[in-house]
Amino acid sequence: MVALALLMLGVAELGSASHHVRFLAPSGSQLSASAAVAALPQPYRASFHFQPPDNWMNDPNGPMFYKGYYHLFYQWNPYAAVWGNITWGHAVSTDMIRWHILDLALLPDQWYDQYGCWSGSATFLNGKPVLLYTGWSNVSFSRDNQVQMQAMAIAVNYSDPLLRQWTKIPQNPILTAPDGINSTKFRDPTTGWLGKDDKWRMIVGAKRKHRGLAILYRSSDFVQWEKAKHPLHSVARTGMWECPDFYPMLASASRNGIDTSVTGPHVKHVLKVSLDDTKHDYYAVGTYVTGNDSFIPTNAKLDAGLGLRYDYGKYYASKTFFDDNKGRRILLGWVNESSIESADIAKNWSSMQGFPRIVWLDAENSERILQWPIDEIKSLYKQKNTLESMRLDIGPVVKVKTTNGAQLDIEVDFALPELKQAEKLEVNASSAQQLCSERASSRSGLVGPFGLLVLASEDQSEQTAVFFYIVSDGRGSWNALVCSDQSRSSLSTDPDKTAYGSFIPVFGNETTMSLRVLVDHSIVETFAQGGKVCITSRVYPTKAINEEAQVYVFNNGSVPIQLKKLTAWEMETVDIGPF
Ligand code: DQQ
Repeated sequence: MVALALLMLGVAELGSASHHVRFLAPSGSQLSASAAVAALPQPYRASFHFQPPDNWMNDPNGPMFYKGYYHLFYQWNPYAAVWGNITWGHAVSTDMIRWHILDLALLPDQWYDQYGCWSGSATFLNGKPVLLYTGWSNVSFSRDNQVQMQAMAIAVNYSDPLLRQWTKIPQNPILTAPDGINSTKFRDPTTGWLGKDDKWRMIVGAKRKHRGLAILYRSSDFVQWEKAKHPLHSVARTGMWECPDFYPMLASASRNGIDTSVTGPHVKHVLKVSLDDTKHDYYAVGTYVTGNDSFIPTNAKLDAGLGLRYDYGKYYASKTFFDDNKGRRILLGWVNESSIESADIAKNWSSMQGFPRIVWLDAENSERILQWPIDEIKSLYKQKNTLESMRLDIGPVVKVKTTNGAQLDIEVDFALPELKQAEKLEVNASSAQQLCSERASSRSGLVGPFGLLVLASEDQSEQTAVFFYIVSDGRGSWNALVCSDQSRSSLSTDPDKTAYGSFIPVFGNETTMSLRVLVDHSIVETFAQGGKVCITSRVYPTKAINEEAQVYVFNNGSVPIQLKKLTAWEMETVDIGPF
């Protein structure tokens, strides 16, 4: 605690030192929808997902709650709709939905971050947040050929709830790549956690040969860091680990979140890694052995990078934070475009953040987490459209009446169908995606495909199908393929139209198969079976845009499906502008 107190004194001193970041003068284009964006027809911009006013965005950085405001930092290129010139954009909100854009928090202006201020995290030191991030320095600007280095920034004025100005500490860089690690593969410091010995820990993503590594560091003052002898964890053949995240969850499977430093027998830990090779976020649930600072996955087959993914569509470089305002853990993730680069340049923006999700341990299966959109979404609900109980026979689709089918929060429950006739088919993690494209919504099956067509044109020549297809392993067990099929999402041939998918075991005593789907113009976020499997798709309809977008329920299987209830809430449009 003495060390901490000294550090906070240090933070205060640093905060008043004349070491200020050179902020770009805020221009209209940086604070509100730029003239260039506003001048174009924009059928694909989101109405309730976070997007900066224009240009390129990628990873969410250091989300946190401070003095009444949620803060979201994000990797942002102020100059173009493609990756480059990476700064930390900064937005604040009281509900994680109605965001306001502030001046840039960090921008490249030091030798160690001359080429970009890359991803990092926020940590509270005695109630005051500090930022750790990766500085990227082209070799010609760097010292000792160091390319990626870890650096720290502190707020200039902690009494400002908006934390509008940040300053980089003079001790930077606080970490350079250790021996044996290529300095181009050393990045993305996590939120720190405090051990019982009063020392901080944090991990940095790296790789050695093809082994992904979470290199562990310890510090008494958060500025001077010492590398631990062993990484917190590593997994062979998973490649570079970007944006690691390490956090505790209540083993009781309560929805309540806990602070990142909490340890003990009542807690399980999650290690998430973003695999640079495949651009997917994998996580493993396990035990944090505090004695030697190591992580042991509960199931070695589901180790980090090998087993479960947060999302089986487009979702990367995600990060959680403990929201002590509401006592929950929140997950944010970067949702890239599926369009071609020239289309991004033409529309003058690229990417959005996934809708904030709360995450907690699954009571039925403690190797898995559940994810669900934050409840604040309800503040956007306008008109409610429903379908009451009905039997769906193979063939005709049923229309859900909507005013604007391009911005909806849909929840639908189907009764668990008769499983006896299910197709006999082995499903595993590597075959699910392929099977989703082979058992596409348009083909007839046995138990399914059944589900929703969203962002569909009246003639259904454009449609994004979100559906279940239930299969049997022939030994008395069943699985539901969960698919988000983009193959018919647009008449344009340019975008990537992969059919994404995963699967969920189905038990004969279950009564309901449920889907929750957030539809927002060009993003379709699916939460199946209460958040056991999530799939995010990006789609670019040419006809099914705005009020022309329709929603249908369908069953293309020979076994009848009972729809129990469907609710489709029409959503307000959020105006993301300057504070
Ligand atoms: N994006 C950042 C890196 C990180 C990558 C650069 C992940 O720090 O490894 O923009 O998307």
